[in-house]
Amino acid sequence: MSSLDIDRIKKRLAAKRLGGKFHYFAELGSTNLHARTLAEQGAAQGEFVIAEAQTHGRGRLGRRWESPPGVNLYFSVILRPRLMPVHAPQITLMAAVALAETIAPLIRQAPVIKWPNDILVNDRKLAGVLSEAACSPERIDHVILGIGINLNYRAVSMPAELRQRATSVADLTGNPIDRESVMVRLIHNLDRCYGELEEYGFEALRSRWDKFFGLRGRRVRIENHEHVVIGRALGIDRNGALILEDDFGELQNIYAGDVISLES
Ligand code: BT5
Repeated sequence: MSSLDIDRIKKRLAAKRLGGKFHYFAELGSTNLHARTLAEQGAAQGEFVIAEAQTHGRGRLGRRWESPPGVNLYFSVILRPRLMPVHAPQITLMAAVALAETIAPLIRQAPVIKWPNDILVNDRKLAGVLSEAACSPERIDHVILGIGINLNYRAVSMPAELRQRATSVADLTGNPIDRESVMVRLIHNLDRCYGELEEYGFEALRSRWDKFFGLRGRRVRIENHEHVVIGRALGIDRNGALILEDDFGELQNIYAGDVISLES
């Protein structure tokens, strides 16, 4: 597998907001952590941190993101959105739309968004989003938007516990895929979706998000710290909260949590 050529990626970019600068590493602990340090030192919106491998790739809630060298994409982009802090979770939803729109043309199957941050194909995880915001009470200072997407990661090289739960573009199509082309498309799609979010709010992305939403009508269990809610997922509201009809027929708007589907 050849390494990513950042100059070649830059030459193909026509993004308005994102991609002003790239920090490229053969290996990092976590691109999100490195990007956070850069953001705290004043790095500008749109700067990317990319690594060929991560030794401590991070999922949410302290979970691990498997990040073997040279086969996938692992990157973080620094955003300084003009959004209210309560709307910071919309960055994750925006990224899920950009990811689904990037992946859809690459495979025959339809990618599905599992609220809030997973992209699944055939019920297996192909990509994940970890966005981490630093806010003061009235404004967002920065958001580190981290994305991991499995491209040429074959099931045979996955750890046993992932093999039944994860997939990659190459596993789905049977062919290796050019990582640089996917990176360029993904940056363009993120740039466009982020622009729409900033300018018009989540409402501008909601119908596209809805199109990829995979849990509609399903009975789900949502875990959020020690809180558990069970009900039927109906969709998302205009702000991006998951609308759940609980067993008493009450509608609840859920802003964060882990969703487990109780039926397929
Ligand atoms: C996520 O967490 O899905 C967020 C993943 C974000 C990773 C990117 S890579 C670049 C940037 N820098 C970082 O350090 N992180 C971000 P969560 O929803 O908590 O899912 C984590 C779970 O996904 C794990 O517990 C595994 O079950 C599964 N998993 C781990 N590695 C995977 C992989 N490569 N492909 C598919 N599933 C994976």
